[in-house]
Amino acid sequence: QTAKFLKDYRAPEYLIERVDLCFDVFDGHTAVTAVMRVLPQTGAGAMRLHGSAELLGISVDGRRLPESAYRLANEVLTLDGTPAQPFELTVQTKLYPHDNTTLMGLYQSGGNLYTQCEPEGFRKITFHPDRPDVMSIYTTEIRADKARFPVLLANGNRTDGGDLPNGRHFAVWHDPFAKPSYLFALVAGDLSCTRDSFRAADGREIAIEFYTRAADADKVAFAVQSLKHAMKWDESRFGLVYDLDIYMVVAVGDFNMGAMENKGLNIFNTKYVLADARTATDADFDGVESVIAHEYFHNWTGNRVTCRDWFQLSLKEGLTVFRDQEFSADRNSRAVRRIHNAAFLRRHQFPEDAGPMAHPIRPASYVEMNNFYTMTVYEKGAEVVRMYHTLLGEDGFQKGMKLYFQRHDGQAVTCDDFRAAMADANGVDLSQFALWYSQAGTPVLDVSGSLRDNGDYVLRVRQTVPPTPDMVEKQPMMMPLKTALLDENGDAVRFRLPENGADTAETVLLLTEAEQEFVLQGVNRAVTPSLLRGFSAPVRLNFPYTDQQLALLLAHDDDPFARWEAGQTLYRRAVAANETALADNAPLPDHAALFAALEHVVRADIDPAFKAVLLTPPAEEELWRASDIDPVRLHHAREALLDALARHFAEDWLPLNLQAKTAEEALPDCYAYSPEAAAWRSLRNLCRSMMLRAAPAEQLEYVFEHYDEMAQNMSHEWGLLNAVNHIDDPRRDALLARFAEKFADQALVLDKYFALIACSRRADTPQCVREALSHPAFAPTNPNKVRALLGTFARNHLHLHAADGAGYRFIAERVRETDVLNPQTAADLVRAAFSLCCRLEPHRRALMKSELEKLAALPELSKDTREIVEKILA
Ligand code: HT7
Ligand code: ZN
Repeated sequence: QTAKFLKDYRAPEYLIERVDLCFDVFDGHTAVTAVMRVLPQTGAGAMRLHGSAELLGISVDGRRLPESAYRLANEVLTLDGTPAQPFELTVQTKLYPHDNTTLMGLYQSGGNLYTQCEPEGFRKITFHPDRPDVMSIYTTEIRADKARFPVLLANGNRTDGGDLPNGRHFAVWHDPFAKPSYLFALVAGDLSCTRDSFRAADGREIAIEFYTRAADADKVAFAVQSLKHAMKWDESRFGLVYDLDIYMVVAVGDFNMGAMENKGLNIFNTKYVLADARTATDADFDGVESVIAHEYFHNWTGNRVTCRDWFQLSLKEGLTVFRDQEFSADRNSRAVRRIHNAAFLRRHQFPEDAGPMAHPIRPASYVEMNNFYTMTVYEKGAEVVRMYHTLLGEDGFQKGMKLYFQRHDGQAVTCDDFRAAMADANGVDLSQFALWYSQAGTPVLDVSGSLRDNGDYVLRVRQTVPPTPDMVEKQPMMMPLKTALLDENGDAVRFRLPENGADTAETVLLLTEAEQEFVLQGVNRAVTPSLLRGFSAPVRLNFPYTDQQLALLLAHDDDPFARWEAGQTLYRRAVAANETALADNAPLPDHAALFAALEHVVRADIDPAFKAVLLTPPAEEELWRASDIDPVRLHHAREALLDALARHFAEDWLPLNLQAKTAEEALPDCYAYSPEAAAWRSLRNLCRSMMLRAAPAEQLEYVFEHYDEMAQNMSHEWGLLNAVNHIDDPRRDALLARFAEKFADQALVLDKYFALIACSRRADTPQCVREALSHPAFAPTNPNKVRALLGTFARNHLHLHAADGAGYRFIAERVRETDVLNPQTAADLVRAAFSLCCRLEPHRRALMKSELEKLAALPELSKDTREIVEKILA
């Protein structure tokens, strides 16, 4: 496999000023003509273009080239003897979108045509440099049968259209902004359009158009409103105004990821557009709002200023995730959002940073770029951007953004350009901060504290960045450590900072060295430090807290993250104690300290969503140790803790549930989505699952009898079904079957049905998942279905890690089948199921390795899947 390296980057030898595309859509194929105005750069060698489409012909300045004038090998077309002066290159290709199951390039879904070009899909359409630093003005003409394809869309503004002979018609779209090929998009089909508009800050009326299947048109209203909120927010918080006259969003059921920010023509997975209270949970609404916002924010951070090369992906993704997180924080409870962000990162990105796929947010090399749309690039990338914000403050950060756009609007740039804008706008030296872009691995902070005789409190911080497969020796990084102190009553203690004598209750300590000492003056009493407030850096932090100190923080810390984290540490200790007891065949501990600390939480008068997260222990993935993991034992240890928690507070769940129900029902339009209603429902669903654990037989009977009146919307249904899903009882099967029947015509709800089957702890789950493969609604070509059934099973650690290796064999078989259809989805499945290999205990490691070796031995394995398999095996 040939890797590409960041160090090998060279500026393009040929720029392309204009691309004029014509798509002629026919029944069995689509013919594409690309006319490109090429600008050779000084000293350019032979022109090399990427392409994998069927090539029909090439012309230079209108003269067709004989086959001897070019060579095509390994999907690279080399043209000899092209002019040294600007010239016009015409390329004709023929595409077969109905055969394209990769969902990259031009493909067919439900009879309509869609494109996906990021990162390297444009080369499946025509021959082109297909790299993000070649930016051009695009004009696109589409011709198709008018009855079958009444809607013809591409980027930019529609400039022409009309009828053609033989029942055909055409449309011409022109995008006045230069863009890289990955932002090109086209849609042709029979779609229903929902229209709205937005009055921009500069007074222009922007047309908004959402395209869906006609049957889904009643589910786009929330997404349209979300877009308008995002447009307004970007104007008020970032001063960024939309630039075209129209913004279009198209929803498609077959899609590899969440959505795509193509200029003026976003294409979305239906999952992130369609939502109504009957079919979507509160979490789904939330997902729609943030993904709609994310893609919209890309218009500036990604499209107007784009990436020089794919190694810089986090330049646009980390920054845009940070922006969408801030949008969601401004629209919802900031505290709970931050906790969700931190928990998500720890559950999904920390394991990536501790495994075979570890890479810095700017990878140094890749084989298949599709494999680098990772938790690290996106989520850790967003945390890196957030650290600029924490270090510079909102004003300083906004100054940096302003300078970034002033310097780079219309350009393809690097992460260093972003860092330079932040540093220069604020007159600070951020050169050490560059290490966040080149060093992988989650830094560990070992902190200790002591009170000196003179009343100063000293914090000692030791920073280590663990070795990763790509790099062993690491340097200390620059990062903010937000800190406060609590006294024995949990009240904030003020202190002085030695550098300027300022009196404060909170400070941001700047870490730059492997070992540092920070003196907080005038403390004069015993304190408990509140550290890493707001999750100020994406690190693991150890401090030798006593259980009492953690209970104090959990009860009183005024920083919601630090308060939550104290509880999480207590939970971690409790699960570890359970694990030891299970390993020793000893009785389980009683967790008295934890439960005593949680009494305050159960009774506290706080935001219900905050209460729900405080009452939730870390996910299994957050609890994995560095090596020798027995995922099944850990699963049982965590489940035993949840059972004990459910029993300990058995008297409390019902009143808490009733309080939440009453509060929810007092809200206007209470079963519709709103942040307030969602917060109450999250507490309700937690109570419901605890009640089911504490008294399964009685509760199952109750749910079974009253399901219809209890299930007023999808969040209720989801909460109820998740709670009963693990019970081995025919009534659970009946509830699931009724659910599938009720929503038989709703593809997105059937994904939930498949996920329920696959995440169950019931012994028959492996068998049920296998049977679900032949369910009429399951389609191996549909990534949503594969993710719902197989992706969920790959995260069901109880069953995936079955001691006889059956779970591994099952997933390996599915990977083989999926890989021939959609390599990207297959590679994701391998990553989800097998990344833990080298950290497993020896028996399971050997079983998993043997499945990976069998996959590696397949000569026909895709580049995508092979890269992941080989990295895990390395
Ligand atoms: N920029 C997009 C990333 C992307 C993608 C989207 C759909 C299908 C395949 C894709 N490959 C890469 C999504 C985003 O981050 O906004
Ligand atoms: Zn993005």
